[in-house]
Amino acid sequence: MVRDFSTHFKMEEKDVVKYVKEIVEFFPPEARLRVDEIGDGNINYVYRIVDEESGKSIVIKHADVELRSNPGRLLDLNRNRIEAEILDYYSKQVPEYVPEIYFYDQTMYALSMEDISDHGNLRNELLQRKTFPFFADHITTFMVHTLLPSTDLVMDPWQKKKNVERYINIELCDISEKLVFTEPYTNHDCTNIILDENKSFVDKEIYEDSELVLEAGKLKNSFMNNAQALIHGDLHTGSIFVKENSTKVIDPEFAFYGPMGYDLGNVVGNLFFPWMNAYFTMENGTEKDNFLNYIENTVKLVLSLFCQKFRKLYSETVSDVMAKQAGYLDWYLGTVLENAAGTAGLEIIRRTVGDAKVADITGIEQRDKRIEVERALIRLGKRFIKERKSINDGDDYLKILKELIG
Ligand code: SR1
Ligand code: MG
Repeated sequence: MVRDFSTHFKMEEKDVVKYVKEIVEFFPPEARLRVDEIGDGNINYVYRIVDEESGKSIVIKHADVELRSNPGRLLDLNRNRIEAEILDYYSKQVPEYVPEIYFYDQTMYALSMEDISDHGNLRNELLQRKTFPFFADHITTFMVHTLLPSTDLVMDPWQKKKNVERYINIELCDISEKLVFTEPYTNHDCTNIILDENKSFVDKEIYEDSELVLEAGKLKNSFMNNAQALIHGDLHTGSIFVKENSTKVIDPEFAFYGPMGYDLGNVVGNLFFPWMNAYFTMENGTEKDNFLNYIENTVKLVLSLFCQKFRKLYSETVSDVMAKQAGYLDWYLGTVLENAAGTAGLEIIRRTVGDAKVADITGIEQRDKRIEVERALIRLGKRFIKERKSINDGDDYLKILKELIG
């Protein structure tokens, strides 16, 4: 069947070749192109197309009505529109931290963008024990300059409310509400995946810990009802690409107006996965010490630079008269930090017991080590959730870590 891209269908590689020539007009008709499907997420298809003769390349992120990891489960295509608009917002706020968007096609639900394959996926890079000295600086600029300007402390409250409506993201929020905030604590829909050896540990430490379940429920309420800022909504290390002196954020399809601590907490929480992986699987010695120190220092820097940049931008841009009252900034930032600590704990627990796992855990081949890592992560996540009110800086996170391990 000849397809002309006038109605949506799920493109295969041969369609993508035709698409980038005829619709995106990125390559001439005679170009001989190589296509690779490079997506490793659960939801969409990502194609990298290269003209080996000219060296030109492009990436197409394409959404289908069916979930990639679970064909048969339908998911609103509108997520691709939200992603395109959020990347456009990011490109205005922090152009150096996102891939350039070339073209958005709301018929094919395809986003054409800069090929950033000279960068590596941060999760994979950290698992290879590589370190990125500028990452904390970059990611905190990214967060502060995308989050704070989207609040009604800075922007016109009427426009902000229109944005809240525009970025309602029902189906993707529903995924997070279940996978992050509900399933790990109840196994309500029986989606948790737990090693047999850890089942009774999870029963006791999670499902039967009524205080923990209550606190996770409070954080869920905040996620669902605190339309504070336009958040990325899935800012884990798999959504961040890095090279030595450059950081790029991708995949904002979970974006909506939610609590900004959710983004900060995802960044911080995900740093504890490579820490645990290294702590339990690396041979003792300088290489291990250096790597653990790098992660610990990055946790501290992310927290301190976030606060420093937040305070500066707040004093320069906040226009709401009530928010200028002495004490307001301290109170406001305090609530963000509390929410971030809770989110870090939730992320750590859900990636350990839930069904959207991370390679930092699943890649541990020695079963006894994986069992230990999972237990350590659950203990850590619980403390971040329960003690979130008193976790204000990197040292507070690391103090808890060191009380539990080492
Ligand atoms: C069905 S989606 C599973 C997970 O992948 C995404 O990146 C989000 O983190 C989501 O929770
Ligand atoms: Mg993603």
